[in-house]
Amino acid sequence: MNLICKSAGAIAALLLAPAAGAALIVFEAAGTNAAAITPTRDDFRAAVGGGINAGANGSFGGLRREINWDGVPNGFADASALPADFFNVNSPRGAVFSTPGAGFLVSANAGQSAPILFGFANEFAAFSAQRLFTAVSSNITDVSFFVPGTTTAATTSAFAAIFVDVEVANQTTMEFFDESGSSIFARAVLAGGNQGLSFLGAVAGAGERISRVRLTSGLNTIVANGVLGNPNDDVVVMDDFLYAEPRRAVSEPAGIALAGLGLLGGLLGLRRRRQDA
Ligand SMILES: [Ca+2]
Ligand SMILES: [Ca+2]
Ligand SMILES: [Ca+2]
Repeated sequence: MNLICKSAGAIAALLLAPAAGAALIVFEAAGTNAAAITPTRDDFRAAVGGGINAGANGSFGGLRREINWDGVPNGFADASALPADFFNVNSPRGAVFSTPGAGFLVSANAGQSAPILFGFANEFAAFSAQRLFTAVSSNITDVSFFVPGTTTAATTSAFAAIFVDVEVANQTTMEFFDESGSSIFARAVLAGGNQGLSFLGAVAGAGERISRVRLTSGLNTIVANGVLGNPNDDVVVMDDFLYAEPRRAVSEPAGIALAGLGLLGGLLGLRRRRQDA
């Protein structure tokens, strides 16, 4: 696929990949503090529907969605697990997580019984204060998309994430899969150094639809607060996720797809009327 690179460093990259003709526009930056990645984050926001504010929960009329973890209630944050469907049920934004590990944690705010930053105050720094996100006992988080608040499968056209404490190149990666499960994009996250921040996002440039995102966070894992899976490898956690509005997936058997055209036409008409309003 052709990768068009739009980053603070304006590094252009052209890679050969399995899905011929696919074009993903890449946004990437890394550095020691939030200022190092904020301009690239803002460029990504502009590319998927600008403005400071993401859409409200539920269906959000084409506005992008962001998850910064900071609004997660204490009862769903460290030391309690974050339900995998929290951001489609409790706070319906159309994203459901899965991992081969033991679940997910959102880090505690200061003053709670659990330590801040998963007990690694000398390793991690937040981008958006102050909660971070990690899978437990795994370096893999898969993100699947749904029409917000429903079990109807959806796809998106853009996804980005902020990674924390990426110190080793080519171990922390982001990969997109289409509805058939084919990989349509894969890229390593730039290293930001100890307590540093890294931004990586990509926007579909030729109508590609992203059904699932796989985030691989370093080679190490967090087993519990202050406890790593091993003493040597790079541990990485995550802060903000940003993505375009998940829309209903349309890859259905031909008969069903034909039957659904009328409904789709109705929905498009409704959307058009809303835009006119
Ligand atoms: Ca945060
Ligand atoms: Ca570190
Ligand atoms: Ca690290």
